[in-house]
Amino acid sequence: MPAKKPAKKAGRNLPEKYKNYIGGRWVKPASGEYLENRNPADTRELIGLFPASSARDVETAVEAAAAALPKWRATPAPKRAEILYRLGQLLMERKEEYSRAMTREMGKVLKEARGDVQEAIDMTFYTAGEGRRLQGYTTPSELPNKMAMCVRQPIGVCSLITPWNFPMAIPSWKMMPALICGNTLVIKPAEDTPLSTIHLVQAAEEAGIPRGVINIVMGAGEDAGAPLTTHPGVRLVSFTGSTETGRLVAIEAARNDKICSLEMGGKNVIMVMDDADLDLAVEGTVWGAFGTSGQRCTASSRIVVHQSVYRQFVDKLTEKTRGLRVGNGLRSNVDVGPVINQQALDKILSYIEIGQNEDGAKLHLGGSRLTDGELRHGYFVEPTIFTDVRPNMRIAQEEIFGPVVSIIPCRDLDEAIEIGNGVKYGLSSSIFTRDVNRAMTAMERMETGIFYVNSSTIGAEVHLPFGGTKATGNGHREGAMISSLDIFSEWKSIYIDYSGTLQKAQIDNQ
Ligand code: UN1
Repeated sequence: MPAKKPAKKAGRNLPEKYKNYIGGRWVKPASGEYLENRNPADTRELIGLFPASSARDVETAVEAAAAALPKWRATPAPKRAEILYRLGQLLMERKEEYSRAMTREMGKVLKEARGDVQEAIDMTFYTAGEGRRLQGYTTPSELPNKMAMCVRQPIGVCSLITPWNFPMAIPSWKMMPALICGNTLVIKPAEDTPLSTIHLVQAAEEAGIPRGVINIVMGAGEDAGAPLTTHPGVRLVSFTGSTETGRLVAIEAARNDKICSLEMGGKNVIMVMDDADLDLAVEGTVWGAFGTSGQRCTASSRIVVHQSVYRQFVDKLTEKTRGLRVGNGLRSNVDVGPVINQQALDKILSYIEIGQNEDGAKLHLGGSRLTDGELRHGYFVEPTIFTDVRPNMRIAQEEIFGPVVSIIPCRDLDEAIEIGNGVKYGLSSSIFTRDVNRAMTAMERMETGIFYVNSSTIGAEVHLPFGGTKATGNGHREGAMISSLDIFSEWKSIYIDYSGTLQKAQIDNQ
């Protein structure tokens, strides 16, 4: 019989202190300091203490990743894939446990947390299949007796810096393609959601990922994230988060000769035409604007509605929104959870104030923090609707990242498209119409990376390219293998001359 672990006398009720995972070992941060992580639905509940890492931890993590690289890149991709299949299986088995922990950690309602874990499962299995593809191509040479082809090569050590709003899905979008391509990595999750990423890494460890291939370093952006953008051992930085931080990441990456892939903000639009199924459009708006408490980069924060159905749409939307139940996402009857932290709460409330001061905009519904009963212990905001918003107002231009939606009237499709495109971002857009010509016209003219017909702006599937234009990104797309392999691998072009002479391309043709 295995010896029983001695019960910890003192400290039995102390919060758990989590560790970084570096070189296949769970280790304390060099600083010996930790950050508290609390449940945003009830801040009395401490989730745990998580490492406050610094450049010293990043140093050892990058060294571990660099040491693991030669063996991992030499491992056949189908073998790397076997580990991902096992990882996908473990995530499936633990879906409920991880989803509940996620809701406690970041607030999204349980069914959405399950969706987040499911997205990571889908991404893991989908990427594992790529182990037997990773295709390059052969092509004719311009010279006789010469073969030309190209293959994908791993890049090296990758830094992955991930946000709190999809704390397992987004790490998986980066981690899985990085791994299948033969890279090693250091991941730095957001301070608000380290636990969900720890779960992903623990499952990867159990699935048999070799030591040093995946490393996790936790802590604040300035302390643990910044060194990941400058360390000379890192070749690629992949970042998802705000446009402001993304710009800093891009500057540091450029200064330090790193490849850089960015996914940033959005100010997504739903366009509702006069021929739309209004009930469907309302349902799509409620889901897109208030799902995840509006904290998705794909959230529907602007609804441009044809003037002839505007009042009817607002009435229906008001009624549906009034029916939403705000509260702790672990309760099965709750539709909208808290926002992530005090800073987010302050920012959202300040935008609501800005909206009220904008000439002509009307605060139509909501607008306040909710503090009744239990809710006073969390960061809850009423689902909020502004009507008669004009396209150039700040609430219609800037990313609020909360349950606040602006309803903007329009005269016709042309104006809707102009308003829709009239922001600095370009992530996601949608149109509700029964007219195929309008749907196709909008599809062609919207300047967004993602476009939906008769659906909300949220809900992208993992096997299609995910990302946006303009200030949303820097030209890369995650998700789909057709695009994400281009982030996490580099092309090598190979020429094999079997003519026995020194043939000179271009010159030989003169
Ligand atoms: C994000 O909004 O940060 O498309 C990611 C969606 C999700 C992913 C969102 N599958 O809404």
